[in-house]
Amino acid sequence: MKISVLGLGYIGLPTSLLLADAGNTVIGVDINNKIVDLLNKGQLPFDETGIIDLFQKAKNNFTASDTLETSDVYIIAVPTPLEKGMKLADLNAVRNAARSIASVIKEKQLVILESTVPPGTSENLVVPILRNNMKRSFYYAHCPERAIPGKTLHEMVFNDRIIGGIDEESAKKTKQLYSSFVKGNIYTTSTKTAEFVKLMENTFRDINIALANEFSLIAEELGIDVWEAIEIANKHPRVDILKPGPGVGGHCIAIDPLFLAEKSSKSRIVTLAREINDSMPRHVVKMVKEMIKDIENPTITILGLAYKGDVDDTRESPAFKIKRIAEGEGINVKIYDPLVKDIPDNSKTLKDAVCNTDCIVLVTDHELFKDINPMSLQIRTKNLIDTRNILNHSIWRDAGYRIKILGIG
Ligand code: SAJ
Repeated sequence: MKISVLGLGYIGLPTSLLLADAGNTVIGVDINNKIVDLLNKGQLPFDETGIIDLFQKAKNNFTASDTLETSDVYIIAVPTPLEKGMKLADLNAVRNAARSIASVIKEKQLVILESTVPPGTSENLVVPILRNNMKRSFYYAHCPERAIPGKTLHEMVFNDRIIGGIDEESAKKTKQLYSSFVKGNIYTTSTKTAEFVKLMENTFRDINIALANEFSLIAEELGIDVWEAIEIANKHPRVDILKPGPGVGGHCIAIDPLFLAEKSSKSRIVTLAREINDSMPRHVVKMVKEMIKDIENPTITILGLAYKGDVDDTRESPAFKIKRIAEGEGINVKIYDPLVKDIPDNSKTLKDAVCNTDCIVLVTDHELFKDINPMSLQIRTKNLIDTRNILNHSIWRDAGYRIKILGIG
């Protein structure tokens, strides 16, 4: 099989390499020449658990290119962000990918959309572009990616997959292809249902986190430790509350629920959960202001820029919202994340990051932050806000820090 994968990002590249490793000839196509050149030189554009080894194994069956050629299969794995300033899906990359496939596709070839899209996008946008006013027959399916950054390769192999075909034959062909590397179950359905299922999954998680965040705000008001309360509540066999925190980041959970909201006037809890999670950075800044209210011209240090622990991905990270809101309140902000590259102002060392600071604000739950020895820090004022409740607070207290933990009243 000759397979072209359009988009060599966090999903497209691992998918390409898994398909190449399974014996297919894979051409990864990307409009970004830097990524194409890097890959053809044998280098990876980002890190992900296990990807270096997989790249070595799959290299002989994989090439990167900036031009799409006729292939047996086309997989679209391009980003679907929000339109600037609007709570609507920006489908330009999907539209462009579909147009370029339409210019090379031949009878009986298969097109698969992996990108997350609002329900109806396959039927109303992608398939009509592929038909391109012609009566040509091709196969088409939506197979939404469901892997979590940090464990992408493992989840791509072992998670169950959903395949929404425009007809049974399309679903069957797509299932055959994915069976070459997927060890989980593969379920087939319609394209619109597959699109909906993917959004439901991320929305379920967003709402659960919003509930945890609302519980944390209530707990702060009532003088309760929400972390202890959630732990006890979760002992119930049918309760599984997620963790509160500084807000929801990443390219999925913070965005996908809005793809549901844009398509239906019936979504209420979906939109409210987004609002609650989006309000958390402001709440963190409120905690900061309370902590440093007696300090003139204060400076704070945000620990962690990645949207979640142990990844280098900063997309939609609450850290940047906290920074912007705090700066708007006249607070100087330093930032530090040793996992994240290419961010201007990211302090080189922890020592530089905390120098002349009046409050450390832990935003990302990186494992390596747990090893910080507070005794070794040269800081101006010993204040700590832990928005993830991951630090060993007794050693920070012993080192003379005033501490505030999100969710503890
Ligand atoms: N978060 C909390 N509390 C929690 C869990 C997460 O505040 O208890 C925050 C994280 O810190 C992060 C955000 O939520 O900022 C999202 O993190 P995540 O680990 O929940 O999810 P993602 O965005 O990395 O990956 C999700 C996954 N979806 C689900 O678990 C339903 C993944 O399976 C999807 O493939 C991915 O979105 C996607 O691409 O849609």
